[in-house]
Amino acid sequence: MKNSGLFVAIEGVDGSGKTLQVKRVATLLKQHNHSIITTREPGGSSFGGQIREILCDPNQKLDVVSEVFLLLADRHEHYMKIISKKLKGGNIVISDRYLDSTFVYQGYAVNRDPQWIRDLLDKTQIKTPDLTIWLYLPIDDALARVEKRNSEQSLIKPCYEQVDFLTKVVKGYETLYAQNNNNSVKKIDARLPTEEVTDSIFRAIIDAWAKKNN
Ligand code: ATM
Repeated sequence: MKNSGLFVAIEGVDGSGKTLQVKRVATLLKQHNHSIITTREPGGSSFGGQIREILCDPNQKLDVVSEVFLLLADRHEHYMKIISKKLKGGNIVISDRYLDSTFVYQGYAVNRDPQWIRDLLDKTQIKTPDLTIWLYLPIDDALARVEKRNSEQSLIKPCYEQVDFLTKVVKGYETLYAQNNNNSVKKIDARLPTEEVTDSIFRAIIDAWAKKNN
């Protein structure tokens, strides 16, 4: 019988090491003969690449509602045309950011209850991941790492005061995942050595895969 795929999202504040860990864990999974696809949001499809450019353009100064419509358009195309197809093919799909980023960045981080985003999602065919990896980083570490790599330009809204904004992002993830009651979110301390973080993500994915396919 063909395996059903596994959909994994990796979430965390800027500087938590998501992008590096997606690459590392994908390599490890391939070495263990898993079919694996990595992707990201915003910008996982060619259409999404254009949306990412708009979202990250500081001259646009978009309102948060416009941002969400663009992000959901990106996600809908991404899910329907890429993610769901790869899952049907039995692959493990790992997305660097997904739905929870919207709840945090366009919800909690701008002082809005993310319920308004959930209401919009009900009208779409966007599905939640089987497993979410939360790379947890306290605010002081996040600020130190962001400062070190001088990543202000990658922020969707560089006009946000960074300390205040990132603090709300960190707290937003904590609030969101405090409500997780079906164990679909695995919290991993991003301050641990890189190899240990990769190993924990790898084991969480293998466990979820085994649960889904056995
Ligand atoms: P990355 O740097 O992780 O690729 O993400 C780009 C920005 O997109 C990120 N930084 N900031 N600020 C978070 C933001 N983002 C949202 O605001 N909402 C979303 O739904 C997603 C997927 C990303």
